[in-house]
Amino acid sequence: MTAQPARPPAARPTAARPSLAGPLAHPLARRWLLASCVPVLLVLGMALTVPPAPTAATGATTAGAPGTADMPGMAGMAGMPGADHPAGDAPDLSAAGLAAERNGYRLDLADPGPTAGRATDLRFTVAGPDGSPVTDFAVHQTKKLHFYAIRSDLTGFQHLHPDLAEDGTWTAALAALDPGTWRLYADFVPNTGPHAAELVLSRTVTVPGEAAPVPLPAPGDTATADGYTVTLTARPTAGAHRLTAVVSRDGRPVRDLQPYLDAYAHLSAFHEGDLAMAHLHPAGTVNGDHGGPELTFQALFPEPGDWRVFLQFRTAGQLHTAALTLRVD
Ligand SMILES: [Cu+2]
Repeated sequence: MTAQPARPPAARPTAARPSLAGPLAHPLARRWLLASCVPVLLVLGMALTVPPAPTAATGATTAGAPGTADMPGMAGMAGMPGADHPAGDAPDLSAAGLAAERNGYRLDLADPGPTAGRATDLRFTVAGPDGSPVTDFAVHQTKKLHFYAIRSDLTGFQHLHPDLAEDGTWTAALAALDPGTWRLYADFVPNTGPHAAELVLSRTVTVPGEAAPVPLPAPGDTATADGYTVTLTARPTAGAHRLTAVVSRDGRPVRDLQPYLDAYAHLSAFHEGDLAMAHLHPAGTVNGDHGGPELTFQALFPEPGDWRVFLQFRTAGQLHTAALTLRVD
């Protein structure tokens, strides 16, 4: 099981990492950019109806209160490829991680679904163009596959690194999920050569039980986690931009960030309503346990709106997750 490793990864030489100054020079990033620039459908009456709360964004990553299951229609989208949309100005949902199938690859969940209140070893496969499970994945950001779970109200974020069996079966050690509709994303690169594209496939699962949407915290530029404060220094617009964050603690700049997934921080973001995903690529190089206070990312938000942003970073061997709501114009 490789859920959020508690130990720091070995520091690694960084000379071979793709340059941050030119993140789009990396073939994967370039392809991802091309694929993601298409505006994403503002989904069909499925937008969450919860109003923003007037509270500051903090690092809350668990869902909570009882109520009714949200967004029941979303489950029907699980296997819907973006190609099903009419041509022309049709947005490509699959480019934002909202399709279960893309470019001949398909995410298949082996289990009936997680049960509320209990950790689950979720098994899944990625079927390749020949229909059989893919067993050969390229390493990106130090892992062969990055797995995310988020509830439809953008709570309950989990970022895992599942284990791969020889037959192509992945096992993700999901922590207990609160009742509700969840979207599960697999982010990977099939190891098919130098031009292989990064893919994000997802499916939804419904965790039975009483659930109520948690209102999305109001947009802001500051998040806290474990005594650390993360401040975003710019408000982005949709498209590709550089995003900068500053980490401080007790008002002082933090300079002892440790490498995590070959970077000093890992950002992921999910769009309110349709749960489009923006996987954000860290910029800069890693050199020992001296990261911070400033962190830069190449951000690509495929559409405007409110995004729940999860910034993960490591100090003293401990992983911290700060979350905030980011308004993207
Ligand atoms: Cu990951």
